[in-house]
Amino acid sequence: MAHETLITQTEGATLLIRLNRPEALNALNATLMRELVEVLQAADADSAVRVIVLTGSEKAFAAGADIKEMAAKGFADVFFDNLFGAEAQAIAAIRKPIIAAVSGYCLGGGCELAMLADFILASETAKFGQPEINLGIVAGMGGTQRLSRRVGKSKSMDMHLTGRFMDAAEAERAGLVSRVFPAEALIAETLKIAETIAAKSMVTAMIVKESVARAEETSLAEGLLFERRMFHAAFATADQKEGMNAFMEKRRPKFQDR
Ligand code: DAK
Repeated sequence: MAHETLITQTEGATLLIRLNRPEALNALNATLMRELVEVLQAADADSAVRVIVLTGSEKAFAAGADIKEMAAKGFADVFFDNLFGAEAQAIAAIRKPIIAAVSGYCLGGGCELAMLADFILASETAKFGQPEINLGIVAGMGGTQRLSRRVGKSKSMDMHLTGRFMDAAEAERAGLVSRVFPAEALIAETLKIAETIAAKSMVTAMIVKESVARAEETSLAEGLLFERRMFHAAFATADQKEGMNAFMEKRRPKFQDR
């Protein structure tokens, strides 16, 4: 299906989604958010897709929510529309692994969107920031919560209060980003990582996603209990038997996603 603001491409079992509003540095407008949710939900329901990669252009992953679309709105407009609230919840509810591959600007809602993915890979040119304070607003799609959990209170406060940008090296040191690659290698390396994940048992990968995501949602005690119960539940799968038998028989596992 053709989209106005996205380009999608299938690479084996990976769906690559590219944000595509070059005229606005991929700023997130209502159309883009709607199309993104549609594509993600379709991918979640499509058994041929095992991993999703979300990326932008070399210049920008996304420079934030679309300021031109928001500028004239008042409190009642954004409150009644619940601006991007439903979309953010829908993205957070996607059950398959999502990798954000970030080059260039990754600001405001763009940074929040990247944090809605399961992990972030960055190119050396990536710049992360929550500069909403410069516009007289604050982050609204999870920035104050998720950035604080990822990089700690001190750096999160620094980013939100000064509006400064953080480069890829600092983002990796701080734990926002898992790995950094040269810009020209980012997509190829990301697709290799996606392929590695796609070769795992899908059921186990989805259990991992739910369990790790829990770390941000709950207290440590609740999270540990949830993780332990999911660990126990994994022993109900055929893939656990296959994975452990393959290890003991010194062969590669053949997972059935069951
Ligand atoms: N919105 C709309 N257009 C944007 C844009 C944005 N966020 N960012 C860039 N553009 C447009 C520029 O206006 C320009 O368009 P023309 O003037 O050519 O028509 C074009 O993209 C190229 O940008 P520049 O000419 O500015 O390019 P530079 O390389 O000089 O500068 C820049 C790049 C990224 C430093 C600069 O564009 C910039 O500062 N952009 C704004 C960054 C920003 O403030 N982002 C945060 C936006 S607020 C919520 C959910 C989400 C949010 C809030 C609530 N709820 C669920 C409640 C999120 C809020 C935000 O993200």
